[in-house]
Amino acid sequence: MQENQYYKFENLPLPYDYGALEPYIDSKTMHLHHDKHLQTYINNLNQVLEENPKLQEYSLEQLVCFTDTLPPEVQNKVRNNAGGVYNHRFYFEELTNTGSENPSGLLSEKLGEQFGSIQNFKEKFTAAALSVFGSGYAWLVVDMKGTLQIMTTPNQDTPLCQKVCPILSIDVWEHAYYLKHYNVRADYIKDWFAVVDWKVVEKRLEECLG
Ligand code: MN3
Repeated sequence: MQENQYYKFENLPLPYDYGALEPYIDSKTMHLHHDKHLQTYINNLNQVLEENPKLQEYSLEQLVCFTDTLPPEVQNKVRNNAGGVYNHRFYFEELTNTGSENPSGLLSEKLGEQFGSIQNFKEKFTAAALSVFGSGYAWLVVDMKGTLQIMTTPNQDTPLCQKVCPILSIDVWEHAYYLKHYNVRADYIKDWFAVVDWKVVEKRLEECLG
Protein backbone atom coordinates (compact mmCIF):
# COMPACT_ATOMS: atom_id res chain seq x y z
CA MET A 1 0.00 0.00 0.00
CA GLN A 2 3.02 2.28 -0.10
CA GLU A 3 3.00 3.05 -3.82
CA ASN A 4 1.17 6.01 -5.36
CA GLN A 5 0.00 7.68 -2.14
CA TYR A 6 -0.17 11.18 -3.66
CA TYR A 7 -1.85 13.05 -6.48
CA LYS A 8 -1.96 12.22 -9.29
CA PHE A 9 -3.52 8.93 -8.32
CA GLU A 10 -3.27 5.97 -10.65
CA ASN A 11 -5.17 2.73 -10.75
CA LEU A 12 -2.40 0.30 -9.81
CA PRO A 13 -2.72 -3.14 -11.40
CA LEU A 14 -4.13 -5.97 -9.31
CA PRO A 15 -1.39 -8.03 -7.64
CA TYR A 16 -2.77 -11.14 -9.45
CA ASP A 17 -4.67 -11.99 -12.65
CA TYR A 18 -8.33 -11.05 -12.98
CA GLY A 19 -9.25 -14.73 -13.04
CA ALA A 20 -6.96 -15.67 -10.14
CA LEU A 21 -9.74 -15.84 -7.57
CA GLU A 22 -11.96 -18.17 -9.62
CA PRO A 23 -14.14 -19.99 -8.81
CA TYR A 24 -14.78 -17.94 -5.66
CA ILE A 25 -14.73 -14.48 -7.17
CA ASP A 26 -15.12 -14.43 -10.94
CA SER A 27 -12.99 -12.67 -13.50
CA LYS A 28 -15.84 -10.53 -14.82
CA THR A 29 -16.51 -9.16 -11.34
CA MET A 30 -12.81 -8.40 -10.84
CA HIS A 31 -12.65 -6.55 -14.18
CA LEU A 32 -15.72 -4.52 -13.32
CA HIS A 33 -14.68 -3.90 -9.74
CA HIS A 34 -11.09 -2.86 -10.48
CA ASP A 35 -11.29 -1.34 -13.98
CA LYS A 36 -14.63 0.44 -13.63
CA HIS A 37 -15.55 1.03 -10.00
CA LEU A 38 -12.09 1.70 -8.56
CA GLN A 39 -11.14 3.61 -11.72
CA THR A 40 -14.13 5.90 -11.18
CA TYR A 41 -13.05 6.69 -7.61
CA ILE A 42 -9.54 7.41 -8.89
CA ASN A 43 -10.84 9.69 -11.66
CA ASN A 44 -13.20 11.56 -9.34
CA LEU A 45 -10.53 12.01 -6.68
CA ASN A 46 -8.05 13.33 -9.27
CA GLN A 47 -10.69 15.69 -10.57
CA VAL A 48 -11.47 17.23 -7.18
CA LEU A 49 -7.72 17.58 -6.47
CA GLU A 50 -7.13 19.11 -9.87
CA GLU A 51 -9.74 21.74 -9.05
CA ASN A 52 -8.29 22.28 -5.55
CA PRO A 53 -4.50 22.37 -6.00
CA LYS A 54 -3.90 23.01 -2.28
CA LEU A 55 -5.15 19.50 -1.56
CA GLN A 56 -2.59 17.94 -3.90
CA GLU A 57 0.04 17.83 -1.16
CA TYR A 58 -2.15 15.59 1.02
CA SER A 59 -1.42 11.87 1.02
CA LEU A 60 -4.28 9.44 0.48
CA GLU A 61 -4.39 8.70 4.22
CA GLN A 62 -4.42 12.38 5.07
CA LEU A 63 -7.27 12.98 2.63
CA VAL A 64 -9.21 10.17 4.34
CA CYS A 65 -8.35 11.30 7.87
CA PHE A 66 -8.64 15.08 7.57
CA THR A 67 -11.76 15.22 5.41
CA ASP A 68 -13.63 17.19 8.08
CA THR A 69 -11.03 19.96 8.03
CA LEU A 70 -11.33 20.55 4.27
CA PRO A 71 -13.49 23.26 2.67
CA PRO A 72 -17.15 22.18 3.10
CA GLU A 73 -17.84 22.10 -0.63
CA VAL A 74 -15.25 19.38 -1.25
CA GLN A 75 -15.76 17.25 1.88
CA ASN A 76 -18.28 14.80 0.45
CA LYS A 77 -16.36 14.30 -2.77
CA VAL A 78 -13.11 13.70 -0.92
CA ARG A 79 -14.73 11.44 1.70
CA ASN A 80 -16.39 9.23 -0.90
CA ASN A 81 -13.60 9.10 -3.44
CA ALA A 82 -10.46 9.07 -1.26
CA GLY A 83 -12.27 6.47 0.87
CA GLY A 84 -13.15 4.54 -2.27
CA VAL A 85 -9.53 4.47 -3.40
CA TYR A 86 -8.16 3.57 0.03
CA ASN A 87 -10.79 0.87 0.72
CA HIS A 88 -10.48 -0.83 -2.65
CA ARG A 89 -6.69 -0.94 -2.58
CA PHE A 90 -6.93 -2.41 0.92
CA TYR A 91 -9.47 -5.02 -0.17
CA PHE A 92 -7.71 -6.13 -3.37
CA GLU A 93 -4.38 -6.38 -1.58
CA GLU A 94 -5.63 -8.92 0.97
CA LEU A 95 -6.92 -11.50 -1.54
CA THR A 96 -4.90 -14.36 -3.01
CA ASN A 97 -5.03 -17.04 -5.64
CA THR A 98 -2.59 -19.25 -3.84
CA GLY A 99 -5.12 -20.94 -1.63
CA SER A 100 -6.14 -19.51 1.68
CA GLU A 101 -4.89 -21.30 4.74
CA ASN A 102 -6.24 -20.45 8.13
CA PRO A 103 -4.71 -17.63 10.18
CA SER A 104 -1.56 -18.62 12.04
CA GLY A 105 0.85 -17.17 14.58
CA LEU A 106 -0.13 -14.13 16.63
CA LEU A 107 -3.26 -13.50 14.56
CA SER A 108 -4.54 -16.99 15.25
CA GLU A 109 -3.79 -16.58 18.97
CA LYS A 110 -5.56 -13.24 19.17
CA LEU A 111 -8.59 -14.47 17.23
CA GLY A 112 -8.81 -17.41 19.63
CA GLU A 113 -8.50 -15.19 22.69
CA GLN A 114 -10.98 -12.64 21.43
CA PHE A 115 -13.61 -14.77 19.75
CA GLY A 116 -13.16 -18.23 21.27
CA SER A 117 -12.09 -19.85 18.00
CA ILE A 118 -11.40 -19.01 14.38
CA GLN A 119 -14.72 -20.55 13.46
CA ASN A 120 -16.50 -18.26 15.93
CA PHE A 121 -14.64 -15.28 14.55
CA LYS A 122 -15.75 -16.19 11.02
CA GLU A 123 -19.36 -16.48 12.18
CA LYS A 124 -19.27 -13.11 13.95
CA PHE A 125 -17.54 -11.43 11.01
CA THR A 126 -20.10 -12.95 8.62
CA ALA A 127 -22.96 -11.69 10.80
CA ALA A 128 -21.44 -8.19 10.80
CA ALA A 129 -20.98 -8.24 7.01
CA LEU A 130 -24.59 -9.38 6.57
CA SER A 131 -25.79 -6.62 8.90
CA VAL A 132 -24.50 -3.79 6.69
CA PHE A 133 -27.64 -2.21 5.29
CA GLY A 134 -27.08 -1.12 1.72
CA SER A 135 -23.47 -0.50 0.74
CA GLY A 136 -20.45 -0.60 2.98
CA TYR A 137 -17.79 -2.75 4.59
CA ALA A 138 -17.15 -5.02 7.55
CA TRP A 139 -13.71 -4.71 9.14
CA LEU A 140 -11.43 -6.44 11.57
CA VAL A 141 -9.45 -3.74 13.38
CA VAL A 142 -6.92 -3.47 16.20
CA ASP A 143 -7.84 -0.93 18.88
CA MET A 144 -5.41 1.16 20.94
CA LYS A 145 -5.14 -1.60 23.56
CA GLY A 146 -4.14 -4.10 20.88
CA THR A 147 -7.53 -5.83 21.03
CA LEU A 148 -9.20 -7.12 17.87
CA GLN A 149 -12.65 -5.77 17.08
CA ILE A 150 -15.18 -6.25 14.32
CA MET A 151 -16.85 -3.12 13.00
CA THR A 152 -18.83 -1.96 9.97
CA THR A 153 -18.80 1.26 7.97
CA PRO A 154 -21.36 2.66 5.51
CA ASN A 155 -20.60 3.78 1.95
CA GLN A 156 -16.86 4.39 1.45
CA ASP A 157 -16.17 5.42 5.04
CA THR A 158 -13.14 3.82 6.62
CA PRO A 159 -12.13 3.13 10.23
CA LEU A 160 -8.65 4.45 9.47
CA CYS A 161 -8.00 7.40 11.82
CA GLN A 162 -10.84 6.44 14.16
CA LYS A 163 -8.18 5.38 16.69
CA VAL A 164 -8.20 1.86 15.32
CA CYS A 165 -5.94 0.13 12.82
CA PRO A 166 -7.70 -1.95 10.14
CA ILE A 167 -6.28 -5.36 9.18
CA LEU A 168 -9.08 -7.00 7.17
CA SER A 169 -12.09 -5.73 5.24
CA ILE A 170 -14.86 -7.13 3.12
CA ASP A 171 -16.50 -4.95 0.51
CA VAL A 172 -20.22 -5.76 0.61
CA TRP A 173 -21.33 -3.29 -2.04
CA GLU A 174 -23.43 -5.28 -4.51
CA HIS A 175 -20.92 -4.53 -7.28
CA ALA A 176 -18.47 -6.79 -5.40
CA TYR A 177 -20.63 -9.89 -5.88
CA TYR A 178 -23.84 -9.33 -7.82
CA LEU A 179 -22.69 -10.81 -11.16
CA LYS A 180 -21.83 -14.15 -9.60
CA HIS A 181 -23.71 -14.39 -6.32
CA TYR A 182 -26.74 -12.31 -7.34
CA ASN A 183 -28.43 -11.02 -4.21
CA VAL A 184 -27.05 -13.73 -1.92
CA ARG A 185 -24.48 -11.85 0.09
CA ALA A 186 -23.97 -14.82 2.44
CA ASP A 187 -22.64 -16.97 -0.43
CA TYR A 188 -20.23 -14.24 -1.44
CA ILE A 189 -18.94 -13.89 2.13
CA LYS A 190 -18.33 -17.64 2.31
CA ASP A 191 -16.45 -17.59 -1.02
CA TRP A 192 -14.52 -14.49 0.00
CA PHE A 193 -13.18 -16.28 3.08
CA ALA A 194 -11.70 -18.89 0.71
CA VAL A 195 -9.46 -16.28 -0.96
CA VAL A 196 -8.35 -14.17 2.01
CA ASP A 197 -4.56 -14.00 2.20
CA TRP A 198 -4.06 -14.43 5.95
CA LYS A 199 -0.34 -13.71 5.54
CA VAL A 200 -1.24 -10.15 4.50
CA VAL A 201 -3.59 -9.86 7.47
CA GLU A 202 -0.87 -11.14 9.84
CA LYS A 203 1.57 -8.62 8.42
CA ARG A 204 -0.92 -5.80 8.92
CA LEU A 205 -1.50 -6.93 12.52
CA GLU A 206 2.23 -6.75 13.23
CA GLU A 207 2.43 -3.28 11.66
CA CYS A 208 -0.55 -2.10 13.73
CA LEU A 209 1.01 -3.38 16.96
CA GLY A 210 4.51 -2.17 16.00
MN1 MN3 B 1 -16.21 -2.09 -4.23
